[in-house]
Amino acid sequence: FAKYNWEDPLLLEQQLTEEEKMVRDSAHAYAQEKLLPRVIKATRNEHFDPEIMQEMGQLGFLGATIKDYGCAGVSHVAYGLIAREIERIDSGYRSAMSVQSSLVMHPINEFGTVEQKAKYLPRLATGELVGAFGLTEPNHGSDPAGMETVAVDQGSTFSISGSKMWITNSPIADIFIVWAKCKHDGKIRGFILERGMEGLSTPVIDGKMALRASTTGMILMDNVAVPKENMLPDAVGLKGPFSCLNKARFGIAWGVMGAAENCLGIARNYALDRKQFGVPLARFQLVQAKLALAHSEIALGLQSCLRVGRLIDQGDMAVEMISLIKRNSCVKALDISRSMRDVLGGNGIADEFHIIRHLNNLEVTNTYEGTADIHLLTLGRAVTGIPAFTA
Ligand code: TGC
Ligand code: FAD
Repeated sequence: FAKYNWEDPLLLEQQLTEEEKMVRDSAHAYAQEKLLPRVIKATRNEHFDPEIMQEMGQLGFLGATIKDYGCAGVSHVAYGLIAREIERIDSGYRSAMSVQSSLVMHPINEFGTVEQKAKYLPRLATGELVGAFGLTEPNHGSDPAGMETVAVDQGSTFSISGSKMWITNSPIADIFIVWAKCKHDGKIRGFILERGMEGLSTPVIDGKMALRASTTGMILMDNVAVPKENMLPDAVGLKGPFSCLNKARFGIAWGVMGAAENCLGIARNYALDRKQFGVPLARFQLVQAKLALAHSEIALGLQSCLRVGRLIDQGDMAVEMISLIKRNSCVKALDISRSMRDVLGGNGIADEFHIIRHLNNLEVTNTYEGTADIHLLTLGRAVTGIPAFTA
């Protein structure tokens, strides 16, 4: 038999290409050297350092799966590996990378004109421009179909009015992919708004007890005149924003496994070091059970992410697969962070031990990009053929 390696129980390493390992190693080194030293202070001060976008850009982590415009053009598995390494430090840093890559660069690349791609993608790839994605509204979160943001055709411009809520990066963003319902045909379309347009403001949402190293805000639009050439021509209906979400949810499924692995590593070391009743905590069966369960779920979760990544790259992905892994990874990572925090006892609530910050962050990952229950209902619809989203 082969020797069991608890840190790579199902030999994930063997299933990666040389290029994927190189990308992973570069993301790991960056995250450990540049992000880890910043994260406690950033969380205490509720601060996101915008330079991080340029650092990630220099390393090719932004829009990494896009094949042109200065992007790296790597596999979806490599994108997942980047997310995992960054979220090993903090979900907020991975959020910034996900939004830029999957929710801003992807829709421009997929649904934009040649001119839009040339104008925005190279500068988004370097992190010179920061983007945000506005779908959620104060009255419409899980049900974006009901959105109230409206775009009125005025000839050479669309006049856009409405508000978007809980928007990652909005207070620091230069451009905004905003989804609005067109008054003339009732269809949802995407528009590229730029900071400085009259009637556009982006107030910060203060007081978050989670994802504090990420900046979150609103996008308020009062008759913003958006040139017609800023409409994404090839996205009509909810399919547009939802296809962006497929990409971002895939990254989250990988990313939260990184956060869970970090919690497991910290709890294991702690349990081996700390003694109670004259023996290390790791000697107690109840503590071992927590560590072994976390280890099992991470191993299985990563394999499912890898499988879906390969299916995306070979063109065989179904959208329900994304719901399956997004929900599974997020629910499991949240449970793992809770039980790993337990292992640290009182120290488990101190930020210097990191786990409580992951735990709080993982409450958000379980909620954004479709709550765990919404993904369960998506799978329920797939199993039964009956949508159960409304009463
Ligand atoms: P439904 O009737 O099911 O679908 C409407 C149209 O969309 C198509 N579609 C998809 N297309 C691509 N990918 C998917 N995953 C798709 N899901 C649906 C569908 O085929 C249909 O197309 P067509 O041509 O027939 O019109 O839509 P519904 O209104 O019944 O809603 C279903 C439901 C509840 C699952 C959906 O609304 C949903 O997913 N709700 C959750 C909302 C959500 O995820 N919001 C995320 C906001 S962005 C965010 O959170 C960013 S966080 C960023 C960070 O910091 O990392
Ligand atoms: P609601 O939809 O009101 O849901 C509340 C509860 O009701 C949940 O438990 C939900 O599961 C449940 N529920 C709702 N409908 C049903 C149903 N049919 N059946 C059973 N249960 C149901 N959005 C963006 O557009 N862009 C961003 O960049 C972005 N970043 C975010 C960053 C943070 C920090 C946070 C917290 C959110 C962010 N979001 C963003 C918004 C996020 O996508 C929404 O919060 C999420 O989709 C849930 O919507 P909601 O908060 O309105 O909750």
